[in-house]
Amino acid sequence: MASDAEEAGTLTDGFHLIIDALRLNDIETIYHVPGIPITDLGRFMQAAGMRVLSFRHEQNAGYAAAIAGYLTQKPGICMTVSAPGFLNGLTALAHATTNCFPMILLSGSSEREIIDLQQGDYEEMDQLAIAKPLCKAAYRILHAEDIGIGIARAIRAAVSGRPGGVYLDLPAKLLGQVMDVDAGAASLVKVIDPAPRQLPAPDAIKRALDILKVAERPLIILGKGAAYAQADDAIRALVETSGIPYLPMSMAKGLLPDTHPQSAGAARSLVLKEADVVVMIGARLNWLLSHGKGKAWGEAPKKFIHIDIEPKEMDSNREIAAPVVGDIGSCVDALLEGMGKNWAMPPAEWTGAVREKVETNVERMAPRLQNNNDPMDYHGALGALRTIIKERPEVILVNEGANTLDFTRSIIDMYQPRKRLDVGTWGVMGVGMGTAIAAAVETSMPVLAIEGDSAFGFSGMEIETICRYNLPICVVVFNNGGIYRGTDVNPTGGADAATTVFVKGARYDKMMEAFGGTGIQATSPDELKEAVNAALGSGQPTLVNAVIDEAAGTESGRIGNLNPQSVIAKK
Ligand code: ADP
Ligand code: TPW
Ligand code: MG
Repeated sequence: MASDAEEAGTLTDGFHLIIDALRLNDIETIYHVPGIPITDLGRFMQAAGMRVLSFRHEQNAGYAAAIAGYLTQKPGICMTVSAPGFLNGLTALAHATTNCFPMILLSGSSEREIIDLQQGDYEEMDQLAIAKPLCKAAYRILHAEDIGIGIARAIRAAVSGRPGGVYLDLPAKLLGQVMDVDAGAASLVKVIDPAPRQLPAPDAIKRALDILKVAERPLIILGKGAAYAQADDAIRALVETSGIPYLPMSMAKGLLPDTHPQSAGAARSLVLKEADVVVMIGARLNWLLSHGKGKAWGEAPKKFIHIDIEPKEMDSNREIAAPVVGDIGSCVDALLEGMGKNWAMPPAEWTGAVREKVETNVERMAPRLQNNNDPMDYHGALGALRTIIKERPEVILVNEGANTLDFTRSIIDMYQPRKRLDVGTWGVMGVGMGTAIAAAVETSMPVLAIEGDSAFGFSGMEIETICRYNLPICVVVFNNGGIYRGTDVNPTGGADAATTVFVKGARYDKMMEAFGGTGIQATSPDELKEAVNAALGSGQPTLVNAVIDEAAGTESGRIGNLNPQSVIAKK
């Protein structure tokens, strides 16, 4: 499909310069919702052979772009219409930034002259100003000849250093601007080495190793930055050469298989409390790690070695005894080199105690995972799904909810890197379907999305998108009829349902059938297993309505302590 300018032969235009600039930088996939002024841009992109996936809501397209960035180390691209579409995409842009995922939100916008005089243009909004505080960088391109540079800047800002979200404002007028085709081609920029390696300083490595050498109870914590870095072999070598027990954060599960003998996943409380030296690799000491202090971290004095590409992350919550600033691959390589061949294993007393705790906890959990209760509880249902992931370790697991999230994270072992995608740093509900779609699109792997019924509701309409593109996604809705539980009642006894409960006996599986996918209801772990195995085997879009005992969950999953208690309600 050619625009008027292209047909003229010697001219190109903003539409095609954007396309050419993206493709020059190997960006071929766009997560999108069409409309003024970018409808034709989407069409031209598809006509040019790019993969343009149209969503039902920009937030989901945005979450797809964010996770595409995480999976590929290239910025995931979300493209939206002005004002409302832009705002819908903005949550995902902020989410990408918070999670250190590279993403670019390309948004059409209305005319600068009218916006700045606030004269009421169609979908008028000063988008650049609004995006700025919510992303890593925000740029606007006003002239066609700047498209090459503008896109290059956006790409480099998204992926270099600590990755994050970038906003790129595309005023409607830009798209139709024309320029000479040769001058246009010459104006494009191929970004060389967009995320340059950042080598750690040798003295920083020495400082870290000096501390580690004398540790009696060392611990490694792997975060999703470590998974993002794709330094899988080096990280495995570091863990194994050092002999140190490691704890994977949620999305770092599978970087080494959860069944690895050094995994301390099932002894989390013990290792956090007792460790004397903690090596953080691509993880932040934020709320997910209780800020590195308080009861969870016990009384024992600790020293922290922190590997991160962002120098400002050091000392964010606690003193860091050995900051190691650089990209994870380079830092881990340097540590390994410094350790040499004769690195002494940590005291067996420590590694033995951790191992013993892991084994006891795993054994204690085992019988609960085998229950065949009908309706199911979380353990029974997840026991079945756990076996499926063990048998199909290549499957990408997407996960959101409260109990559904916490139990899945602790029960389902992961075996390969970057196979567990979830709510991330914000614990945001709504990432599910966008994440599942991008995971399938970017990797061509089958996807299993384990969703709380509330969580699913935030992006549920995208099952039409899943069916439309015929993606190999199996969605399992853990249907307990509500948020945390389905048993709450309206305290006034009035007719309105309690704030946390949904329609009883809802059939989410019927939604999938509406779009031509397979919908199945499962009330026992055996039925669930059969349905999910069939779905993953066929690669067909499937939704399993998994009926969970509405009384089985707990408030806020396992982070209920973050809810303030009302003094008045307690009286
Ligand atoms: P988790 O939630 O799993 O604990 P976080 O999102 O809190 O992980 O932390 C990820 C960290 O990884 C961020 O501080 C980020 O700067 C860092 N990071 C991301 N990519 C790299 C990389 N290639 N090299 C070094 N650090 C990285
Ligand atoms: C964007 C608050 C946290 S968890 C949750 C909500 C609404 C839903 C939990 O119910 P679900 O899981 O999914 O049915 P389960 O198994 O416990 O019943 N809005 C956003 N993000 C968050 N985190 C919330 C609200 C919340
Ligand atoms: Mg629920």
